Amino acid sequence: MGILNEMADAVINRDKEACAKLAEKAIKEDLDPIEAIQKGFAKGMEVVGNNFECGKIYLPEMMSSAQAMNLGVKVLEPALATKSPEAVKKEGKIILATVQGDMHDIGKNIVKLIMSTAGFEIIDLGRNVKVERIIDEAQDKKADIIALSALMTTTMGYMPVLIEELTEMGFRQDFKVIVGGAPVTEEWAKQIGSDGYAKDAVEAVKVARELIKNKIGK
Ligand code: B1M
Repeated sequence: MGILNEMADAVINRDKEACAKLAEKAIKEDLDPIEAIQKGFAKGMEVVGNNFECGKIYLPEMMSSAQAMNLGVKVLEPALATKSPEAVKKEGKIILATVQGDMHDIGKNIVKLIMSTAGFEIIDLGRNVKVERIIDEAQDKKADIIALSALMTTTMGYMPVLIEELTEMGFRQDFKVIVGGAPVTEEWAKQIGSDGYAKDAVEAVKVARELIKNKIGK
C-alpha cells in the first residue's frame, strides 16, 4: 500500500500514532507535504464524513479521526515552511475565519498553513466567528481579503450575510471576499456576490493572488 493510502487509513482508523509516524515518514521520503495532506489525510477524512452520514460511525469516532488528522498535519507543518521559499515576502493581508455557528476548522487551518507559507499575512480569527467581528477586524487590520470557511449547509448562509452587511455599511469595495469549504461551490460563490471561490487550500492561494493583483492594479 502506498504511503498516501496508509495516511488515509490512519485517519479512518483514528490512529493518532500512525498519523504522526506516517507524517514523519513522508518528510523523510521527501513527499510534498501539501500532497500528503490533500491526497493522504484529507482523503481519509472524506471517508470518515461518509461513514458518519450513513450512521456507520458516531460523533466521538469522527472527533477522534479529526484529532488524528490534526496531529499528522502538525508534524508536516515545518516541512511545509521549508518547502516554500516565498514565505518571506508578504503577498497581502487576509482575515480568515470559519463562520458563525460552525466549529469545523481543520480545513480552515490547512488554508491558513498553506496561504501563510505562500507569503500571505493571515489573521486567523478562529471558528464560530460572528459576522460583525469579522468586519471589525478586517477594518481594524486594513485587510485586503476576507476569507470565509463553512462546512455546513446550515452555516454557509452567513457568507451572504457578511457580504450584504459590508454593502450596507458602504465598505464592500474595501475588501475582496473569498469563500470555501466542503458544501460551498463556485455557483454559490457567484450567486452571493463573492469575489472568489477556492475548492482547496492550493487554489485559495491562486485566487487570492489574482484578487490582490487586481485590487492593487499590479
Ligand atoms: Co462535522 N459535519 N459536525 N465534525 N464533519 C460534516 C461537515 C458533515 C458533512 C458530516 C456528514 O454528515 N457527512 C456534517 C454537515 C452536514 C451539513 O452540511 N449540514 C457535519 C455535522 C452534521 C456535524 C455536527 C452537527 C454533528 C453533531 O453534533 N451531531 C457537528 C457540528 C458542530 C458545529 O459546527 N456546530 C459536527 C462536529 C464535528 C467534529 C467536531 C467532530 C469534527 C470537526 C473537528 C474540527 O474541525 N476541529 C467534524 C468533522 C471532522 C467533520 C467531517 C467528517 C470532516 C471535515 C474535515 O475536517 N475535512 C465532515 C464531513 C466532510 O466534510 N466530508 C463533517 C477535512 C478538511 C481538510 O477538509 O474542511 O473540506 P475541508 O477543507 C478543505 C476544503 O473544503 C477547502 O480547503 C480545505 C483543504 O483543502 N476549504 C477552503 C475549507 N475552507 C476553505 C476556505 C477557503 C478556501 C478553501 O477560502 C476562504
